[in-house]
This record gives sequence, structure tokens and C-alpha cells, in this order.
Amino acid sequence: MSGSLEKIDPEVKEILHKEFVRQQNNLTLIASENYASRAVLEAEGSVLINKYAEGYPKRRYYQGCRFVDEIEELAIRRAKALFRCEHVNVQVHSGTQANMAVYQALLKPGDTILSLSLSGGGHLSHGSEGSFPYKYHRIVNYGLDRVSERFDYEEIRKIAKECHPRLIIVGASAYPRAIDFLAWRKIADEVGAYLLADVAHIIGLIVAGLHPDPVPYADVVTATTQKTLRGPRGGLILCRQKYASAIDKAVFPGIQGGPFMHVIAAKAVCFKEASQPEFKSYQRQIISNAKALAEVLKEEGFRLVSGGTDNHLVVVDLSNKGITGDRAAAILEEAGIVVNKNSIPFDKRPPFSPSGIRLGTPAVTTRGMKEAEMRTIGKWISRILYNPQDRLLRKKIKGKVKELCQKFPIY
Ligand code: DSN
Repeated sequence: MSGSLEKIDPEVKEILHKEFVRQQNNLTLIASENYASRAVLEAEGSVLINKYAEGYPKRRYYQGCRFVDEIEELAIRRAKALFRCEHVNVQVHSGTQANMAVYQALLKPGDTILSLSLSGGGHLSHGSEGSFPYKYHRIVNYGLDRVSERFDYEEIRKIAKECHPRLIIVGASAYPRAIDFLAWRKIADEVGAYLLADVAHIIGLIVAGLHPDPVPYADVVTATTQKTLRGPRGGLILCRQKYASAIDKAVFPGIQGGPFMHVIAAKAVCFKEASQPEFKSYQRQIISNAKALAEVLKEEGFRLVSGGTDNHLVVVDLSNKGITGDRAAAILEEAGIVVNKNSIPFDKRPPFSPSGIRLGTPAVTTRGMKEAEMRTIGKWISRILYNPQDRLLRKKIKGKVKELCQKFPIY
């Protein structure tokens, strides 16, 4: 039982070290990734990992829950103040499970869900083929306007009136524009549907007041804590009081057993960090960095989905560049620039080899990088993508990426 990881399991220790070095020496431009603080890591790697606590504070199925109750109550208190919501569930393990809990709480099998298509930037858990809701519900998708590549509210209203959804989902994994949640509320009211806002990606921007807030308009809001919120990997459900009991029951015992109390402790730390004034300037810099990256890519001749960005991410259309998204992501990684392949609206290619890539700035902004670094990175990306045969160029840029990364340590 006693002994360090190094002593007990040097093999795992070594892999962890290699991953640390990878994170340190590469540029993470994956829009959904970030670096949690040391305080978050410490809370998650704590003795709370040892505790079972099925149930909710003061209503547990186990003894010995006095201190985990304190932790969960603290996390709830902080979350309610931070998100200005009536009720919060901090137990849900992930964003996908948060959405599953909402379906379980509000819908019956066979009910219709109206959600954004995958190629329009929607998330798998909103009902893509193979997902849990796809099996139990009727899924109808809306897309984006072909020209603006933004939500077309008239078209969405028309589809909603035709398909009579029980639930409308607004939220995306790859939508670079601001969302007008009031417009969505109006559509939901017109057709008598619940409105779920899945703001996993943009929750940090919302907390900082830099993106419209869904809480006043949506019946339920789901999110994750590891993306722009810069906390542990985990989910979050915010809702109106009238849904509180249904949501909590849907999480436990509906789809989960024992809550991860160590993760809830780390969420509490993340909520505290997100309530500090520095968090707002961090979020502002994320957006400025994304805009700077968008500008340089446009100057270099790349077409961006919707022409740019209002938030933390950029989707680059490579269909006129003779390179697929998967190949682009692979050669960028060879140069130490880590992105993901991504579908573009109305993509003619399949999701595993789509026409675009998605770039996000939360992680590089956490490292302290600013607009000047974004311009440098954008130019590197451009040179690599215009010269996919040039291995030597990638090797050269990899060296420069490492130099840049060393100026901005992750911890
Ligand atoms: N997988 C996340 C993303 O990259 O957007 C969403 O869950």
C-alpha cells in the first residue's frame, strides 16, 4: 500500500511523464481541451476517491458522508452563485451523460428531439446515429443557412412546426458564432417544446459575460467543466427549480451510481477559480486569440466556416485546398500542432475523413499566449497545409513550436 507511483508502477509513471512532456512541448489547439490548475489536480487526486456516496447531500445510502456532503454542498452553492441558476446537479459524470439525464427526465421513448446536425456542428449526444437518443427517440435535425453558415431561425421555426418536437436542443461542438437564446425560447414556446441549451463549449465565456446567457431562457442547461471552464473532466446540469427533482432522479439512480466525490471537489475548486476577476480577462483573451488566429488564416487564403468567429473556436474549410481534414490534422501533429479533423456544414465527405479542421484557443491562452503568438501559429499552420509533401518543413516548425512552448510552460 505504501510507496510512490514511481516505486510501485514505474511503467505507468513513465507513460504519465511522456504525456506531460507531450502536453508541454506541443500546441494544443483542440477547442474542447484545456489545462486544469494545480489546485484542481490536487483536489481530484485526493482521498475523496475512496468514498462512496450514492444519493444526495444529507440523503445518502452510505454512512461516513459528513465531509463529502460538505464538499458537494459547497460545489452546489458556488455553482448556483456562478451560473445564477435555481438548481444545479454537480454529480453528472460528463456532458454526454448530462444530456442523457435530461432525456431521461423530460422525455418518453419515441418523443421527438430537434437538434443540430453533426455536420452543422452538433454533438453526437444530440442524437447522431449510434447514440443513446437515436435508439430511443425520433431525431429530427436542423442545419445551418447555406450562405451565412449560421442558424436560420425562420427555417428552424418551420421545421419545428412540422415535426412537433418535445425537446429542442440548441448547442454545438463546432459553431463559431454567438447564440441568441431568446430566439430559441420563442421557437420552443411556439411549438410547446422544452428547450435544452448544451453550452459545454462556451460555458466559460458565458460565466464571464462575454456570450449571451441561456439560463434565463432554457428549461435546462447542460455543460462540461473541462473545456473553457478549465476544471476537471465532468458534467453539469443547471435547471429551473420545477425540474430539479426529475433531473436529480434521472442522474441518480437513473443513469449513474456513486458520484465521483473527488471530481466534485475539483469542480468546487474550478467554480471558485471561475468566480475570480482574472477569469474574465482570461476568457476575453481566449476570444481575442481566436479572432487573431481567424484573421491570419483568412489573410493566408483559408475559408473559415461563417467567415470568422465570435467565440473560442474556428472551423477551417479545406475543401478547396486539396487536403482532407484528417490528413491536415495528421501533418500538423507532426509539427507539434494538435488540432482535430472536423466536418464543415453540408460536408460531402464522411465524418472520419471530413473537409475541415477545428482550432480552439482555450488551452494556448491558459499558457499565456496572446495575439502575436496566434499570428505566428497561424502562419505555421498555413505553411504546413500549403506544403503537405514537405516533411523537412514540418521538422523545422516542430523545433520552433517546442521553443515557443518552452516560453509558456503548462505548469
Ligand atoms: N468531444 C468534445 C469536443 O471535442 O467538442 C465534445 O464532447
